[in-house]
Amino acid sequence: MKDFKLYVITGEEYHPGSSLVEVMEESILGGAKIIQLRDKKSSKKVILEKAKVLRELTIKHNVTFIVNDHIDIALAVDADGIHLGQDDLPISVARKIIGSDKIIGISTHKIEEARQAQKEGADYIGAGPVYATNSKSDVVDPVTTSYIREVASEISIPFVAIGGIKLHNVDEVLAAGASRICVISEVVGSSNVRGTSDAFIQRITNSREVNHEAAY
Ligand code: TZP
Ligand code: MG
Repeated sequence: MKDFKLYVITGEEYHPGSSLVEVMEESILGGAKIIQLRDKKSSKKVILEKAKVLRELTIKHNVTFIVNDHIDIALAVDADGIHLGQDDLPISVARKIIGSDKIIGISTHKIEEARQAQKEGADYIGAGPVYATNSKSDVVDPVTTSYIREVASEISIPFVAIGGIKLHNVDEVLAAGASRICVISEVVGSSNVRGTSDAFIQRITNSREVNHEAAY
């Protein structure tokens, strides 16, 4: 998969009054290179409509588009990939359905899950929640930056740090070894979505330079 610094997931509850496409476009203009449609509440029919709109938007901006949970919707709109949770279809089954060209990402909360994901052929993993978050209802205790350190030192596939990451704590996450950040509320709930995305990009870019990781 193409490299990226900032991955933004939808969270419509954080921007009442602004449309999904408007907010996600602003995040892209601020530098997000992956967008994920995550909607735990709507019907499949409604999620499909949102997926169509975001597919068009991401094609327009040459940005990667991932669908959370719904492999059938990912296929229907020809998304770039799917994001799975630990209780979703196994990676091997998802791979059979979606094919070898597509991206499969999976959320992990401990190093055993990260190792397993890598072994099973995930293209990237999510590592989190680093901090407490209101954006995820199935409560998982924060994994803290020590999990980020573990993943950074052991796992070779790309990983995104996720969960409660804000501009005020992102430097800590980057210092723990993350070089890709995934965010919902801090970006989509911002009164300046583009500016907040851009601020994340600056922090990530600076951290990569400091760590001499120019070859991403
Ligand atoms: N998976 C782990 S934490 C999380 C997800 C989907 C929520 C991240 O949202 P926020 O608002 O950036 O904490
Ligand atoms: Mg899921």
